[in-house]
Amino acid sequence: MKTVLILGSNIGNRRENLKRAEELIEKFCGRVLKRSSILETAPFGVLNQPYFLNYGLLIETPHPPFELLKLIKWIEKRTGRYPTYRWGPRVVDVDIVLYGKVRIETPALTVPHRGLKDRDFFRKILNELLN
Ligand code: PH2
Ligand code: MG
Ligand code: MG
Repeated sequence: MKTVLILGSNIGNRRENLKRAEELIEKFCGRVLKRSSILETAPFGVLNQPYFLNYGLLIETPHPPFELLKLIKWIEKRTGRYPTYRWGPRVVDVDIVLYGKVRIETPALTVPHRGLKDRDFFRKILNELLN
């Protein structure tokens, strides 16, 4: 299934963190078909934290959505993410933004991602990947 992931980092060496996450995504989640440019974005939600680097990947994944989510959680952990708080700073965040045309609404996973409604940079990244 064609899937859009958006990655973010605002702790430590942001570019290096994102690169390591992408390598693991490519290895375990599926082939990267397209990569957006990297944006520096003001923090959303909790404003008192460092700026993020965000970008997106269009991938082709053989995994069903909740299996993909599990892999992503594992990748976040392996890349050095540790628990903070809702909308708080993070070493690496990987969000499933689109999963084909599938719609999912559960506490653990909402697809299309809610960020598409309220985050300009989500839409900007998505436009780049789908055009
Ligand atoms: N992620 C968050 C909270 N706030 N702000 C920006 N700019 N980019 C993010 O990826 C982001 C955020 C929690 O996932
Ligand atoms: Mg996020
Ligand atoms: Mg997340």
